[in-house]
Amino acid sequence: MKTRLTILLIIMSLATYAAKPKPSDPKATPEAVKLYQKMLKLQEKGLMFGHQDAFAYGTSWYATEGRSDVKDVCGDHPAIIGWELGHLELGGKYSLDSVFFDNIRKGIQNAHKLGGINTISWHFRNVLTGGTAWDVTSKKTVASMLPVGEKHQLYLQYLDKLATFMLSLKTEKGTQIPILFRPFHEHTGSWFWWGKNMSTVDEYKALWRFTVNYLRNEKNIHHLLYGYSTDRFSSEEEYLERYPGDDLIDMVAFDLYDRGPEYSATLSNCAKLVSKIGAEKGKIAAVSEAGGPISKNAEWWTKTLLETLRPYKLSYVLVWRNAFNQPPHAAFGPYKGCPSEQDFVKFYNDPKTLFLKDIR
Ligand code: BMA
Repeated sequence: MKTRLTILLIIMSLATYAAKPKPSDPKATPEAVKLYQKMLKLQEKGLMFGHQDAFAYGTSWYATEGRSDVKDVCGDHPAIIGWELGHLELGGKYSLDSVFFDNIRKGIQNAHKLGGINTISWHFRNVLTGGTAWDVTSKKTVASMLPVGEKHQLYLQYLDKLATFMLSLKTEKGTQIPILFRPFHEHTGSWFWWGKNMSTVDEYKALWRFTVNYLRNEKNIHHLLYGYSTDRFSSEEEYLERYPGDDLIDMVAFDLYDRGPEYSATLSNCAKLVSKIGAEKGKIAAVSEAGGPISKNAEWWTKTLLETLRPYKLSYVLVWRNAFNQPPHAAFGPYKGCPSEQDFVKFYNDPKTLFLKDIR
């Protein structure tokens, strides 16, 4: 009797396990699986708030543990913490935004320990020309990085550095910290060397496939969830034109900055489409980057961002960095004394938005 009961319980828990959504990597670590399921579940509950480099620096401080501009304003940290790895490929000690890679690692460990979710972007150098991520002088960069291309070996060196860093992201117990990795973003625009006009659809997709397979199969990296983030788009077809495949991607997302009066309408349309695509594919859907004129529009958080996104089921919206020691208009997140400070507190208090304390 007891044995039968045990068998029944095992079957039931296996059935529950099998029924839960799984990330695209069949070998995903238990922590990556857990993060994926947690994000999908939270997506039903509310919209997480994210901020780029939240723990690294703010408008008026740099590398101060426990601080974030967001916390200064509303008393809680963002739920999603963004990090940037540009220049890691060059082998230096700090990123293109002057953050030490050791501090990025520590910040990621800290965010994870606090119950937050870490996402990483990578504005890496143009592998063919040696220029920046914004060097769009050649249409051959992507092709040159593929296995038969002239810069393939150099790209492998870049990926090896990336892999070493990703593998160094561990908890005190030595478990890999799950990360939402979002390379080759905003590719529906053409301001990065991986942008639309710089490669063919097939080359772009092949770059994704090669990269993910290399990290998974050659580097044995299984703690990453992969995000596909376009810039603005107007239809499902346009969104999915360069989508590399359900077996590689865990999150469908887009980046969109407020640069004029048409913002709400465009944001609404992109949010609607991406949440539909996410629901159909059973994947996370998000606004992976946003930002608005928060130093001029004192109600941007509630009237523009929140009211536009409220109708949709999206995992998160992440606003870009508050560059240290720059003029106020350069900050995309709130900070103590900014004109939209009170409005951000309203945004924080709205039941739709989720911050760190809400997701632990
Ligand atoms: C851009 C700007 C740059 C920065 C880059 C990578 O949008 O914020 O200053 O170097 O992102 O983080």
